[in-house]
Formats: sequence, structure tokens, C-alpha cells
Amino acid sequence: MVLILVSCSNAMFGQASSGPFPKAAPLPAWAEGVDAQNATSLSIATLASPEWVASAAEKTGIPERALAAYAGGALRLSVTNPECGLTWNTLAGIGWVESHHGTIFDGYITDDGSMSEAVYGITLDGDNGTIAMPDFDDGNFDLDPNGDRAVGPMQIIPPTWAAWHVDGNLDGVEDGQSIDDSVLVSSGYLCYNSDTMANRAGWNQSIRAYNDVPIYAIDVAAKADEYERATACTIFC
Ligand SMILES: [Ca+2]
Ligand SMILES: [Ca+2]
Repeated sequence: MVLILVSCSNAMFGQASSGPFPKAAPLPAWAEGVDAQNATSLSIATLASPEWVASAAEKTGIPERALAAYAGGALRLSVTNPECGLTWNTLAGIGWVESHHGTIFDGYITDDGSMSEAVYGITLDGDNGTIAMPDFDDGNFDLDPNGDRAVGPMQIIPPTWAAWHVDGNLDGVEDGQSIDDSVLVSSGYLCYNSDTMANRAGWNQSIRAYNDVPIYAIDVAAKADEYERATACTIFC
């Protein structure tokens, strides 16, 4: 659950030419009346077809509200940064590993995309396999003025939030506990960290910038592949 500083990620990790590479799920269907022309002026949670979200949620077990954000994130990025190739199943793989789609502490994502109970990770002090990080935000984002912690369902750390903060659901608030806002921050960060996530090297470079623990990329890829298979399967599933 550790995001690495934007400023040092590329230099630290170099080319990630090996590692897992999940199959890319196709873009979700657009909601009626939504397309590339108005995709940037709507909440990301409204971009995907509700029918697509309901069907894919049933097949994958991903809560519908979380899936609406992952699907919308992929659709938004397909317009604003198509070269990135970021897929909804990779976003969902991250969301699973980071917080089990917001349910890790018995909470859940509410209808408006908020957390029923705010999620904060452990202090990143070098213990428990974490990378020690000094306080960046004076506690304004992570409520910890003595160190830094990852925040929300996508577990974003204060420096990353500061660089990529965005209002993904256009409710007037930039909120690290919002699945919509945090998915769009994650998307921006991932796409910044490689030229494209549509090949193995780029995918691993971006994922390793999110969390440079080797098992992390393996776990995200495994879950992303599971979600791709679940939604691709139409007969004898
Ligand atoms: Ca802090
Ligand atoms: Ca918001």
C-alpha cells in the first residue's frame, strides 16, 4: 500500500522489462448519451453504461459502485490519454490489492463514492515492509503530522495526492476517501510513470512506481487477469 514519490520513480526503477502483464479487458460500454465529446465534463462514475457495470459486477464480484469508478477511469483516460492504455481491470486489480474495493476494514463504498469509514494505512516509518517517509502534508491529507500514511480505497500517499489531486466526481470536493477522485488520481499517476501501460515493460514500470514490492505487481496482475477472464467468458463459465 505504498505509493512512491512522483519525482524519483522513473530514475529509481529504470526499465521494467520483466514481470507480469495482465490481459487487457476491452473498454466498457459508454452510458447512453455519453461519449468522448462530454467525457471530461461528467463524473467518472457516470461514464460507463449502468447495464455494463451491473453485468460485469455480477461476473467479477466487484461492488458496482467501485466498478463504476474503475470503468469510468478507463473511459476518461481513453479520451484524455489514449496512449496510456490503462484498463479498468488493472485499476480494479489495484483497488482489490489496496483495499478490497474499500471493504478491507469492514467498510464499503457508499452510493456517492465515499467511504462508509475513512481508510488510512499504517504509518510509513520503515517497519512492516514499508519505505520510511517523512511527513509531507503536516497531517492535512493523511491526518498524521508526524509521518505519512496512505489514504483511501486506492491508498494514495500525500506527495502523490499533492501532485495529482483532482475532483473525479465533480462534487466540488477533492477527497482522498472518494473512489472517484482517488481512481482518477491513480490513473494520472500511473500514466505519468511510463509511456504506455499497453506493453509489459510500461505496465510494470507504472505499477512498480505505485508500489515497488515485487509481489505487488504479481498480485495486481493476477486479479486483473481474473477480472478479464470473468468478463470475457460468455459460455461454459
Ligand atoms: Ca502526513
Ligand atoms: Ca470529489
